[in-house]
Amino acid sequence: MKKTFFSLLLVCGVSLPAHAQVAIEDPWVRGTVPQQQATGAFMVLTAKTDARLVAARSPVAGLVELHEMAMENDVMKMRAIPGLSLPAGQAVALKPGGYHIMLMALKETLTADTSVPLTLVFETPQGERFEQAITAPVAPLGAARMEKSGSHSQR
Ligand SMILES: [Cu+2]
Repeated sequence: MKKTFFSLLLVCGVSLPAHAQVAIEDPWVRGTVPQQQATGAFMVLTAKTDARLVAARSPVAGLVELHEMAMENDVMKMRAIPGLSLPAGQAVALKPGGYHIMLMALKETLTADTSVPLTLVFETPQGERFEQAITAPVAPLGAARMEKSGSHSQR
């Protein structure tokens, strides 16, 4: 009995990507007004070992992309990126005016007293994928509205 228990533990231990954890701090999503189609999700990611953020999803959004803000002909624009490198031990900030997770095709208005479930998909340098689920509180609409000055270069 005891032996079975231990081997089970061992099996579970192996299947857990203990080598592939990412600390997710201060997540938040910018609130929206009715009819608004998109908003940003922000947080600070610190990977234990080298990893990449490669995707994200949320039940409130029909489409989720990873975006960066960049200067293009003197204009600050958002554009989709395939992934975001997270070097081991280095805090990478997703923040207004920088990298962010773009929640698009929103299915509901995100009001300030709610929170949004988000699943982040990471990839190890070996190509293994792992996911971490979080709940991000919705910040009032007025909070750090950097994104308003930007526009999507892809549309
Ligand atoms: Cu964006």
